[in-house]
Amino acid sequence: MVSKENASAVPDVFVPGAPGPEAPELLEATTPRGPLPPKADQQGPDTRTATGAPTKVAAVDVAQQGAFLTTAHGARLVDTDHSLKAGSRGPTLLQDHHLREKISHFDHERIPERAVHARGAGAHGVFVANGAGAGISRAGFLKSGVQTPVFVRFSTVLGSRGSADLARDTRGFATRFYTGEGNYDLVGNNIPVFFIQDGIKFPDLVHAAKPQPDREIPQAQSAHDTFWDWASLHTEAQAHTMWNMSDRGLPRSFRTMEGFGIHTFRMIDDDGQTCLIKFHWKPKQGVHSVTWEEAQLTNGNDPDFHRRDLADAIESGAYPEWEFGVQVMPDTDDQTFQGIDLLDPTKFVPEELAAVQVIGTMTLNANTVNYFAETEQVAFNPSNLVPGIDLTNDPLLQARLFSYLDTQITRLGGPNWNQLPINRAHAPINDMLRDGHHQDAVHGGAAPYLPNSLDGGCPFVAGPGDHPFIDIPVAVAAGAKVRENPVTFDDHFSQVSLFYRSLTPLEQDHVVAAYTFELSKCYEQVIRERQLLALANIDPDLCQRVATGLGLNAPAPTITPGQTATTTAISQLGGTWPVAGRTVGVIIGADSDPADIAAVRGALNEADVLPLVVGPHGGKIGSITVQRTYANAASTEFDAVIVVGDTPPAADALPSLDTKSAAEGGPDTPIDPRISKLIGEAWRHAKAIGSVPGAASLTATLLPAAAPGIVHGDPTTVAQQIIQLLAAHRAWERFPTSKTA
Ligand code: HDE
Repeated sequence: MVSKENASAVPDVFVPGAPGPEAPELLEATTPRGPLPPKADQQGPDTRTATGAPTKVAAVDVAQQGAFLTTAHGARLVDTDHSLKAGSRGPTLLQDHHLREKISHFDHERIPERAVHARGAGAHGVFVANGAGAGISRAGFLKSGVQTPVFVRFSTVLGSRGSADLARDTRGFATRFYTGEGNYDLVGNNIPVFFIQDGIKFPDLVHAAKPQPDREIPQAQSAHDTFWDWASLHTEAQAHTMWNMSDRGLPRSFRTMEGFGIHTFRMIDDDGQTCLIKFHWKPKQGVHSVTWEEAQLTNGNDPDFHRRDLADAIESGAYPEWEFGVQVMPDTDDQTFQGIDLLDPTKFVPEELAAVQVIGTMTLNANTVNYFAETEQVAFNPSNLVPGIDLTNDPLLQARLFSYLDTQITRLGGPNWNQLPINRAHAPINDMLRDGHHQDAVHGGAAPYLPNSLDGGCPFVAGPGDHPFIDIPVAVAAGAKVRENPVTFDDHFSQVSLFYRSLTPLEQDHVVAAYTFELSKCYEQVIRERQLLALANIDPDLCQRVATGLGLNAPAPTITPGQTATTTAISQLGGTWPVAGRTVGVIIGADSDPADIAAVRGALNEADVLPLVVGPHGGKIGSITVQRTYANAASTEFDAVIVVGDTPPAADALPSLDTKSAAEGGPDTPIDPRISKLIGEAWRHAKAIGSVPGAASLTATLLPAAAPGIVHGDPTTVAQQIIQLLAAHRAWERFPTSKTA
C-alpha cells in the first residue's frame, strides 16, 4: 500500500482517509481556479441521460463547474458572507436574492430517511460472470465474461441515519447490476432467512423493533420490550432472531459478510426451461464478526466504523470481492425441495442439499464522490428485473414488489426517482411515463400513448426474438381467495435448532450471552418468560442457560426436537482467509528504533495490511509520522497490535484529565496506562499481539509469555507471524468456552 500513487500528504506512508485529492495550503487561496477532481478512489454514477443514453460528459464535469461562486442560475457573486442590508447596521433587505436562495435551499436539504435500512454505506464495482449461470438463465449479464457495473449499498436495519454502525442487527446487502437489458436489483440481507412469512406483517415487525413510541428509545437495537413482546408471540420470527443473536448480528466489516437473496426466485433459460434458485454472496475475505464488547466500545469510539472500513479498504486498493452463487432446485408444482417449502422465507436450504454454484465475481473498486447523490438517493427495487430472472409467489416477496416503488415517491419527492443519476439505467429507456415533479427527461414526440399513429407507432412492444422480459406463465393453483398460509409454513422451530446445533461451543456461548443480554433489558418479566418458551422448543440447553442468566426457571419444551443433524456454512470458525485490508496498530514510544518500525511496516504493507502508527503525541517521532496518539487510539480499530520498543507514560497521561489513564498503571509504571488498557482489550478480544525487542517489558508486565496469539522476536518475523494469525481472524484458543473450560 505504500506504493499507492495517490499517497496522501503524509510523506512517509500511505494512510487512507485524506479528505481531498490534494493537500490544502495553510493560507486561504486567492487565485481563482476550477473545482478539484474527485479523489483517485472515487467514482460517481455513469454519465447517462435520464433515458439511459451514454453522454460524452466526463464524470468530473457533471459536478459543479467554473472557478467562480455563482447563484443557482449562474450569475457570479462577489460576496457570500454578508447579507444585503440597509446600511451596515441593517435591517436585512427582502431584496437579497442570494440570501433567500441560500437559506431557502438549505432549509430543504434533508429528505425523509428510509423507514428501515436508514443507515448505510455504498460503493461502486464490477460484476464479471463466469458463464455458469448461462445454462439456467437467459439473462445477458450472466453470460461468460460479461462485465456489468454495480452499485452496492450495505446497511443496518433498525437505526436512524445517524446511528452507530455496530448495532446488533441484520445488515442489508443491496446490489444493483446496471445491465445492458435494464437495471437488475438484488435487495438482500446478510442473513438467509427473514422474520416473517407474509409481507403484511412487515409494519408490525418494524413498529415492534424500532424505538418505543413514547420515549423513542432505544436507538438501533432490538433489546427492548416491544421487540421481544412481538417476537415471542410471533414464533415464525424465531428463525431470524436466532441468526441475529449469533455472531452474524455483529459483522467485523461489510467486507466480511455473506449476502443472501432470501426469497426463492425463478430463472428461465433460452429454451424456456425454468428452475428455482436462491442467491448467495460469498465474501473472499471470509465471514467474520466482532465480539459484543468490541461492538459496544466501537459504537462509542467510532460510530462510523463499518463505513470507514469499507471506504478505507477501497481507497487502499484492498478491493473486497464476493463470489456470486446460486442454489438450483427443480421448478416443481409444489415448489418444495427436500421437504423445505421454497416459498417460506423463514427457511434456508442447507448447502449439503443443494451446493452453491458460483456464477460470477463482484469486486467493489470505487468509493462514491457524494454520499447524498449516490448512497442516499439510490432507490433499490426488487421489481427491477431483467429477462431470465423472475419472481415466485413467496408472499413476502410479493408485498415487497409494491412497497419499494411506493416508498420512493415520498422519500425522493415524486415519481421520477428513476431519473436520478444513480438510478439511471444503462439500457435505452422508452417508457410512456410523463411529467411529474423533477422531470429530467425532455421527452420528444406527439403521442405518449399506445397505440398511436402520430409517432409512427413508436414505441413497439417486443416480439419473442427481441429478448423481452417474460412473465413466466406459471400455473396458479386453483382455489378460493383466502387469508392463510400453507400448512408447510407451520414449522417455526426445526431449522432454528439446526442453526444452533451447527455452531461451535464458543459461538453457542455468544448466542446464550446475546439472548441473556437482550432479554435482561426487557422491563416486563412475562416477556422474558414467553421468549424462554420459544427457546425451550429450539434447544432446551440454550433455554436453561439463558434462564439461569435471567434468574428464571427454564420451561419444558412443548414439542420434541429430537433431531441431531448439523449443517456446514453456519459456523464462522476454523479456516484461514486473506488478510488484505486488515488494520494493525503499531505502537511506538519516543525512543523506538526507526529501523524496527520500518521493518514492521514494510512486512505489513507487503501483505496489503494497513499499519497505523500509534505514538505518544501527534506529528512526528523522529522521522516517523504518527497516525494515532495514545490519547485517541482505540483497540477496536485494530485487528492486531505490534508494540515496537518501550512505551513509557506520555506527558498527557494524567489520570485527572483522562479516565483511561487511571484505569491501570499510572505515571510510575513502565507502560503508558492508555496503552496498557489498549493491550488489555486486544488480549480480551483474542487479537494477535506482537512485541519486538525493546518491548519485552510488555509481555512481562501485561501478558502471559506463551499464550496463543502472542509473538515476540525480530520485527520482520513478528509482523509475518501476526499476518498468519490474522488469517484465522482471532486467536480463538484464548476464549475458554463453557463446554471445554
Ligand atoms: Fe425491505 N424495505 N422490506 N426487505 N429492504 C426497504 O425500501 C419492505 C425485506 C431490504 O440500501 C425500504 O427504499 C417491506 C426483505 C434492504 O436502499 C422499504 C418488506 C429483505 C433495504 C422496504 C421488506 C429486505 C430495504 C426502505 C416486507 C431482504 C435497503 C427504503 C414485505 C431480502 C435498500 C427503501 C437500500 C429497504 C420495505 C422485507 C431488504 C420501506 C414492505 C425480506 C437491503 O420500502
